Amino acid sequence: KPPPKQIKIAPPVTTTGLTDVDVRSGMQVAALKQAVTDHLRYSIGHPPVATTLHDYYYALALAVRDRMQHRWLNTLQTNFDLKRKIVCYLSAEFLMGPHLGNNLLNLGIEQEARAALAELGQDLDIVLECEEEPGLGNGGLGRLAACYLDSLATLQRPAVGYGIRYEFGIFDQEIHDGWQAEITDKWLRYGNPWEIAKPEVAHYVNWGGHTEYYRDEAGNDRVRWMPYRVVKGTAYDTPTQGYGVNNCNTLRLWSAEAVESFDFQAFNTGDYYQAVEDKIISETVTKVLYPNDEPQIGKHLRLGQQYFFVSCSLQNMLHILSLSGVPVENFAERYAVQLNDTHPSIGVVELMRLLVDERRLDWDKAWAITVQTFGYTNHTLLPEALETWPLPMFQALLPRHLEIIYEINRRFLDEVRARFSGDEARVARMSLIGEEGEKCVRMAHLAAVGSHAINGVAALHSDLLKASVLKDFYEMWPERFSNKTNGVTPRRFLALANPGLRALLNEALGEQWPVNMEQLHQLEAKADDAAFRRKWRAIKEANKKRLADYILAHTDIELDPTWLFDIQVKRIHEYKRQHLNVLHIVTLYRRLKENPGLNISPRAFIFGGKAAPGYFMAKRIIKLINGVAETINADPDVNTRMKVAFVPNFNVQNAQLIYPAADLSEQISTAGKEASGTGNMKFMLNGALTIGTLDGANVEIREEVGAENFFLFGLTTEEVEHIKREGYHPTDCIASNSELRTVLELINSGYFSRGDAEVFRSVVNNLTYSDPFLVLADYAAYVACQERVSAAWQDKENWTRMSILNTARSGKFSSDRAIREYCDEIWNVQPATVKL
Ligand code: AZC
Repeated sequence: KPPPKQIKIAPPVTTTGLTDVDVRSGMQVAALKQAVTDHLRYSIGHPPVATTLHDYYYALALAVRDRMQHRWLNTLQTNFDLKRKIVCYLSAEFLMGPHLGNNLLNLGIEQEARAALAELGQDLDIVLECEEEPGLGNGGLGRLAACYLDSLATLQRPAVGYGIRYEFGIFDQEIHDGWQAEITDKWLRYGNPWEIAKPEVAHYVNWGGHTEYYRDEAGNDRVRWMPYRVVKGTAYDTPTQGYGVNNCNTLRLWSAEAVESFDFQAFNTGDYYQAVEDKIISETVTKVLYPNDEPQIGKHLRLGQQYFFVSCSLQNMLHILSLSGVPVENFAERYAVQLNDTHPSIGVVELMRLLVDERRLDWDKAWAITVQTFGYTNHTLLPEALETWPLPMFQALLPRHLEIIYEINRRFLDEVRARFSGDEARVARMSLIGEEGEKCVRMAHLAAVGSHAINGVAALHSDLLKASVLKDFYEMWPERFSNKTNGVTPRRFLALANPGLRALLNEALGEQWPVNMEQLHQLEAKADDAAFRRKWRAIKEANKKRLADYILAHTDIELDPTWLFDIQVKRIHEYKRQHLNVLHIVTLYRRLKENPGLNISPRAFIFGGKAAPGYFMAKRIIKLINGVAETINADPDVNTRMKVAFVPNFNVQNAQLIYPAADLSEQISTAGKEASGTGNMKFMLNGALTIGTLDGANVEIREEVGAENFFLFGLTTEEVEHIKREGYHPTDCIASNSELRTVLELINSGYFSRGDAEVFRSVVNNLTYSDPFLVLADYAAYVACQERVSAAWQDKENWTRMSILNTARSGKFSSDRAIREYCDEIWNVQPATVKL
């Protein structure tokens, strides 16, 4: 395997000195100040008396966008001139997080912006808080897409992220009486300074109707799709600036509108309401993000969203290709299209339709192009998350696509039969059409058949993929499979989120580490330096103070920054086992009540995360955390040594305060269930130690940091499978562990719910009689491991040492490493240097 390609690193962008180019493009304080003033006057237009803080945010955002614009246009021109292959990352979600701070960082002009605002009497930190983040994603999958865009631009790879411009993103979470309440995310309410509407970039997308066969001029049989409805997609572009380079790529999100906002025909015939209704139906397509992360939701509209954005994106690629004068036969040489999970996998069929029906390529040629073009990343093994669409629904929305799927399937199953003759069971298992129960289209199979590369997102996950859900496909095409362990961007999640640590790293290593995370290894030597450790601790404590202030402001819970901050933030899901964490908290609480002299390390247990609005058990778990918090925080017998807080509305913005403040990272999913995790990496980067199972990327985190610097507990994947095979009886765990029994009884008694013994019955019963994620089976090991954590915390110097080693050895988990692997091994996309 060749060594990873060396990237060209632009002249170091320091926050103190500007380059010539910077001066020419107005990066100095005076130029920025003038730009902000001009935007306040000419773009926003409020008289001084009515100028708000938000106006300053907006004006600065526009000034920063102007400075990216130059780079963005040069990037587009360079890519066009060099005729380089482009990565098209298709994703139903991009969880970008607030743009302003990140763009200032990537442009290297934070200091200048701060000074410019100061001269205008404003504080940059306060102005930054005005930004309403675009929550166009649920969790890990959407945030991964955003990290990958950051790395693609930073590594100078031509790339476009294609997705959906949801009018309402992920709901805002409020906590009312301990319960989650969902508030509509009106993120576009006050405008969006980062996007550039491109009404002239529009494509038309068909729905429903039927197909007709006809013979073309050359005598070939062809198919025409006669749709029931046509929806128009228009592009909204958000420039994504690389760090320390001029490259600025595009996030292109599609918004749906009616073809004619007014149907004149209907209007003239007097059917005014029909005309307006059509407009409303068309615009529904991109109204709202479905707030489910793992389980798939079999809704007509969701399939409509997927097809809509994929069709717009592929039509857009074909259009740009023909503008460049490149023949359609060369599509796969110019585009590498990655499917972020199966959500965009209808793209396989849509590209076939566009090539065969519209561009009149013959089937075999079109199929070769399609397979060469697509790569498929799988993000989950959970059976309930694997997408399938009932045939009648699919047929009603995409009649032509169903015909194409049947043809792909016919040819594919012939191949299977040729390879494994007589094995009809295999043929049935691999078919694109599921026939057990209600007939359906299997989207993971479609993605696998239509892609030349298939990958999982952590070593363990990729192995399990080959051994379970895609086993037959692995046996058919082993060469298509690889692993691409996830990564996260150290720019947002270290440099931006943790300015204290950034300064220390700059001092110790110079300023190149954000683009060369392997340099962090040099910190290992410093782990034994007591003075360095003191600095390290001071930074962590300041970060904890910052988070404590935030939590106090948002929950009224006061936390002591000298305590151990034990944090679990992620979507609420039974497989992630927030309730296992709660069982430990209640155990500790009881121990303290029974034995007031017990020597424990004082701890703040911090949670955050949203539950899918329809997920009954997840919503109860939130209520349970808040109930336990209320009781414990109010109990003077224990609240000088333990407290519990649930941070409402976990999102990218507050994540940037949370990760840097963690001492302990909770990564406690049932082994085999978490595909990778990326929160685990963000904690590690910021010097948290992990308590975790051998699941997802935890395995590799432990490998990198060393077993002695990781708190491991719990059943392995094989053990989990073994227990499940043998028949798991959670009641046995309770019978053999009186402490566990007491803990469950206490929760069941109404002790944490003001005497209401009903609220948590379903949670306790579920654990007692079913426990699908083996919470009780791992309980004893988890509690014992937490005792080791507690003991380790007492040795401050050694804890700090381990913390430093965690950061020092986190380089592998940079999204730059991941993106280099995708570029070299799947996409074959080279860097293109952009000059100004
Ligand atoms: C998540 C996986 O659960 C998580 O383990 C992984 O780190 C992340 O993708 C990125 O690969 N999956 C999802 O978020 N899935 C959906 C549908 O949201």
